[in-house]
Amino acid sequence: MQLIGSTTSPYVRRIRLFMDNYPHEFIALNIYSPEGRDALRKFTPVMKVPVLTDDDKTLLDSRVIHKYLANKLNHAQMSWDQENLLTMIDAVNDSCITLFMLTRSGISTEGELLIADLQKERIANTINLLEAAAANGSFDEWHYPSICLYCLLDWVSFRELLSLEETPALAAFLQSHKHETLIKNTDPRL
Ligand SMILES: N[C@@H](CCC(=O)N[C@@H](CS)C(=O)NCC(=O)O)C(=O)O
Repeated sequence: MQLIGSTTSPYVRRIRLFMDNYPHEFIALNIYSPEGRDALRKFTPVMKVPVLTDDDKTLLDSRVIHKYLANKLNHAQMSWDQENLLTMIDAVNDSCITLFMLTRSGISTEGELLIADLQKERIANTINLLEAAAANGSFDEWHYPSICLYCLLDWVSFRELLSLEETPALAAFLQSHKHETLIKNTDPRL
């Protein structure tokens, strides 16, 4: 089994954490370098990570990869509430990536800019619901939505995209898992 990804992607990190120590080869690419793009093109036409290969199968998108692995490792299915939490986590993650990529492309996300405003609105709405869910104990167990939340929060703090000052339950959640070995080994700052 091969996991193709990058060391900084929060979508790749969630799969690395979910796989725990399940035997696999991790292929880390710099997906924005010419060499990285050439390598990535061999695995996926959509040019996004993560990608998982297992024998003759290639799985694209972290949600599909998670479903495949959960089935293979006999994990229980997520509840519908957990599926919705995951959709919210992904929404914040995708919007933060869009803002990050706009900035990296030299486009200011301050001032009036429709695409940036839409992302900011989605983030503001969703982060408050995630805060309420964290305060209500939805992330007390270390299940897949918790893993995904951790990867999102650590990535936005690494990229300095969001402050968690106004979301104390999310800040406490991030803090409480910081020192675990697999978390430390997959730190995007390494
Ligand atoms: N929905 C996808 C999102 C994956 C994603 O956005 N990956 C980013 C890295 S964090 C990527 O590969 N971006 C490359 C691009 O957008 O060209 C998933 O869950 O796997």
